[in-house]
Amino acid sequence: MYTQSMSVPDDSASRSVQPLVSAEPAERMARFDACIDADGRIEPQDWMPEAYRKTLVRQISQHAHSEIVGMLPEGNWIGRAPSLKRKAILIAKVQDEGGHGLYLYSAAETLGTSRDQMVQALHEGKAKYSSIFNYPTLTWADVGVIGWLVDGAAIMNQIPLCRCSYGPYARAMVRVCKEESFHQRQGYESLMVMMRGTQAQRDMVQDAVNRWWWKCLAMFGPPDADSPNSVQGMRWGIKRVSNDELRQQFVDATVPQAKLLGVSLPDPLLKWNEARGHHDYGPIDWDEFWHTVNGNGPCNKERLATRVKAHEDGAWVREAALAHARKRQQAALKEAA
Ligand code: BYC
Repeated sequence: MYTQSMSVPDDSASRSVQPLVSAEPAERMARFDACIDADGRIEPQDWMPEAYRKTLVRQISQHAHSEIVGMLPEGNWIGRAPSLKRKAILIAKVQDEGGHGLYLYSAAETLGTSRDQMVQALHEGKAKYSSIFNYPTLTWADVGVIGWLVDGAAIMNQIPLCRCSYGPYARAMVRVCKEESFHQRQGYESLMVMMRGTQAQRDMVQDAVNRWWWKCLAMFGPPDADSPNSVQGMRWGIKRVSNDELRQQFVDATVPQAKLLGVSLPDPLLKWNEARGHHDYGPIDWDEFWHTVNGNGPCNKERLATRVKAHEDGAWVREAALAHARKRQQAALKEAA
């Protein structure tokens, strides 16, 4: 299984910052470049180029949106969990995802964009969130498979982010990864139990694996050659490992887990390649991925509508919290006077 000790290549030389065409004062730029080259951390009070700030707000806010939209496919199953134990675990997991969204919105706010602005962009369909959450959860086995494969893919992507050059994002990711690790294990364990059950349960698990496998591979993002943000993101130490490398690590880690579980992965071209020391796998349907990313997947409209409704239904909570904060502030001022 995944742990935070997974080794991450650290080739600082390949990340040395390319000179940006910029009107920024050369001295501050040089200090920023030197910090990145030395694998240091940039903190909110430090000067940073606008393009670095913008990239971080884009990535961190998309990540935050993914966490809170990611609550929905599994949340659908809280009322239908097959036992009290499974229900308690699922509630805790979904709640954790909400917490991850909050850490991440807070990290993005340190860059000068408010949570309200980010949430508004999501609700207006202007912000992205992970493609993976636009597919339906048809059976209880989907909940286990999301834990095993979706959280497994997420951990693979997020462990390197614990060493991201932007301090608040890196620190948020340390806690997120610890919790994701528990999510992955609970998913795998619940599938193990189903695989020891009836033939109908085993079929249900296999069907869920068949539906989610390719979506999980696509989740790592487009191939490196078609990833417009990768080169600069890697040079800035925001991304540490490329989309394709992470995808390959995920395939290599998952194949033995599938074997242990007793399920097959739906790819006739999947096989160990001795020369590469990795598994080869078949082609990913990128047209389907972009169709979904661009808002036309099976559940995009439903997910967004549910989020907007939840936000509107929660307006009274925000108003009450603000009124309470104002009251406390007034009381504190009165006491100080
Ligand atoms: N879905 O140049 P690229 C979770 C976009 S939540 C949608 O490679 P970059 C969980 C990409 O944004 C896990 N869009 O971009 C929660 C870019 O568009 P823009 C979420 C995608 O940023 C609940 C364009 O494609 N994890 O684990 O260098 C329950 C070109 O891509 C996707 C994170 O957010 C996608 N899958 O790399 C269970 C991790 N992939 O922005 C689990 C943080 C790519 O230029 N984010 N795009 O319009 C990252 O690591 C990176 O942003 C990505 C993309 C690897 C996702």
